[in-house]
Amino acid sequence: MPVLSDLAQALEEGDRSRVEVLTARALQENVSPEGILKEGLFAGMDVVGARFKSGDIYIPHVLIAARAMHAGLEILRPHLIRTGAKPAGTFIIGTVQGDHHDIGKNLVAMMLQGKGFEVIDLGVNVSSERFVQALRDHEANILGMSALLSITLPFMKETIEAICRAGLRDTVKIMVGGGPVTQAFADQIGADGYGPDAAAAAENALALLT
Ligand code: B1M
Repeated sequence: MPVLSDLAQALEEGDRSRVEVLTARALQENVSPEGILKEGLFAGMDVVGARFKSGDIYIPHVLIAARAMHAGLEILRPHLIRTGAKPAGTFIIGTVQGDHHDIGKNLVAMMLQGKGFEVIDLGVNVSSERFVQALRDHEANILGMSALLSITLPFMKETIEAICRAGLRDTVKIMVGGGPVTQAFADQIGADGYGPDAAAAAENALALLT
């Protein structure tokens, strides 16, 4: 669809206002929010990631593309969370210590809201102590950690250990996800759930409640 390839191109170029216009236009053309994500925003970000990896572009370009992505997601937000679902539970989410990537985490939060979860978003670079404190402050059903950098994966295990030491492990289910995270890794560190993408994460979160 031309509007989606134009959107992917605009994201790749980091053209924030064009991303906003094209995201809105795709909605007007009745493209589903999921289609806009996959074939528009994600497609553009995939190219950005590949070009960054190959050294063709640098951090500032990626940052500008990320800002454009945030702008597109904000337009999609009401469409992703408007489900009329009944309150499902409380979900604490954050990106682990050392990691500042938040686009995927934000998307997971939106999908969870769409499933009726109350989401408490701790933001990025969240230490194990802050996760533990959040569990003390809120009665949460699930705690979710996101990581995009391989080097920050050990903080997921560290956080689970800190939750165990605090005597809170039996009170909460733990989910993990993000680029380098796999089901095998989730099992290895003793997480209860994993989601390869935001939609699956929200489905799996609901399943964990039953
Ligand atoms: Co960075 N970065 N980055 N980056 N960046 C990656 C992740 C990288 C793969 C790029 C590459 O080399 N190809 C690479 C990591 C390599 C690795 O360790 N395996 C990398 C690197 C190295 C870095 C820096 C170290 C670069 C540097 O400084 N030299 C640096 C680190 C900064 C830090 O965090 N301390 C850095 C910085 C940045 C920016 C700030 C410029 C920017 C982030 C902006 C922001 O998030 N606000 C950025 C970006 C944008 C990327 C890429 C291009 C795109 C990430 C993204 O948003 N994808 C990325 C390359 C890539 O992924 N192709 C890259 C879209 C998003 C929707 O997908 O986040 O995977 P994702 O989320 C998915 C799933 O993973 C899942 O659902 C989401 C939606 O489907 N999911 C969960 C995520 N969390 C979940 C939690 C769950 C369940 C599912 O349960 C709780």
